[in-house]
Amino acid sequence: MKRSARPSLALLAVLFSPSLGWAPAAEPPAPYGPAPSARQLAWHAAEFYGFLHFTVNTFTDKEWGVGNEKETVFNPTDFNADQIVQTAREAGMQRLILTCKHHDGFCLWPSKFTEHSVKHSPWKDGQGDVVREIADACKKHRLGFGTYLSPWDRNHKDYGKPEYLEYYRNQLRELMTNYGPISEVWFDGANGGTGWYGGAGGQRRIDNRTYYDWANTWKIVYDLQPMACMFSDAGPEVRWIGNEQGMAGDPCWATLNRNDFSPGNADSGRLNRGDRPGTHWVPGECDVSIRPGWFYHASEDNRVRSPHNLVDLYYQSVGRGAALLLNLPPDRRGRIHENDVQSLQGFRKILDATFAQDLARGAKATASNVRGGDVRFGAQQALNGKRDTYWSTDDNVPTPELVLDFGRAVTFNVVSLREFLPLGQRVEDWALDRWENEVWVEFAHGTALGARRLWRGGDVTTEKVRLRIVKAPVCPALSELALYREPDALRWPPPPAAQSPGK
Ligand code: FUL
Repeated sequence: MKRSARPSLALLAVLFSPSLGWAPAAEPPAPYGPAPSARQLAWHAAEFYGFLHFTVNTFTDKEWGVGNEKETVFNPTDFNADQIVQTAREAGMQRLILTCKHHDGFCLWPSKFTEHSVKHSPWKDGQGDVVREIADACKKHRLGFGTYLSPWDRNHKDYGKPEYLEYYRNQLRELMTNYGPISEVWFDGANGGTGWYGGAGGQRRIDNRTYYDWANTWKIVYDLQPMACMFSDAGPEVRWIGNEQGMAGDPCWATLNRNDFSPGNADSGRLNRGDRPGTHWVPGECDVSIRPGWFYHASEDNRVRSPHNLVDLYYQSVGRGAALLLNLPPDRRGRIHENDVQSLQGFRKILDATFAQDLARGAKATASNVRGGDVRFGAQQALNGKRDTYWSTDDNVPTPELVLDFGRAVTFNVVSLREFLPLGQRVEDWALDRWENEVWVEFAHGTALGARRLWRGGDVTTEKVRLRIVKAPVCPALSELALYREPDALRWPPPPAAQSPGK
């Protein structure tokens, strides 16, 4: 029998069925507002990383050195970069930022531009380089490496004069050139005051908006380190969160009108929450220490944050779309103290147990709208654990819903939501409902989503969950809706009463 050259309507319907992925391709949504650069996207992927405060202060038992400390006081007895970096890696940190120079001016590397450095320390007979050892250990353990180079220098004779800016930039160039790829450059906001200043002493005041000529100082990093993000009160890539308690605002928008600020000169409330709308993408970083001080003090050995306290910090920072920068101060041996290691292990155990299984995987997902009917933007794209796929809707559907049907009762107490960041921060209001006694009951509600929004509450037991995008100026692009259960045995304080049908 002669076969027809024209495909039947039924065949066409199958070929172009969205479920086979052969539907006419829909265009991705246009980005909305400021969106992250490549270096910022790499930074977002890190989420949790560490700070190392280590210098003469570790040996003088101070938080801020005056600048007249003798180089000989810096003398770790058992410096072990591998132990430090491995501790960080096992805690789940993705990067480490080292105080290469703190306010006291002592340099942990043998800088060509000063004698006030490890080269006059008895440690390794003046041949040591802490920056090199930490950078190399980071490379070995596959962690990013970042630098803290304090703009304020209480040792330098020229601090406050134009000559110091040249010195500062020379040092920045040294660090950006000699230690491989740098993932973050930290510009502290503490600027000017009393110091040793080459023996002159007294006060040095500077205008923190103009003295460092930031545009040209930042340019050194842009020219030399293509993937480094710069941190300060004004970004340009990453902003201070406005406190040192590790707490992002709620909401915490990734955007900021950063031209209003300069390092050391910003409104901490606005840094905490971000600006919406904002002119630039400048997400928040929550810096906080595992101990009361930034530097090691033996008197604080029993004041290390508990694993549960660290977990709470994680939810208040990473869980609000910011990053957690947790400080681990090496002790006088040059190691992370046993008490800190123990706390970090407890913290990791809780997070690993919580995020071991995504209960949304395998659920039947139905969206009220899928962009162009194209599976590439289908509901499943938010449930596959991949950050580079997303569920999206037609441009004229900014407030859709997504329903997960588990086909059985499921219990969770943590929800993770993420937007697809290359398209900007889009959602302005969202809600989650559980299915209870044949009706939807709201159990969570918020505004900003962004890089990540973690909701953590009492147990929710239900057969269905609904995500509602309540307000958005454009269609959403959601790359994650995941459900987890933090085990009761690991929760502190004990979990609140369960929210389950009939209660
Ligand atoms: C502050 C500094 O003054 C502290 O000593 C510490 O380095 C902290 C991370 O930043 O501004």
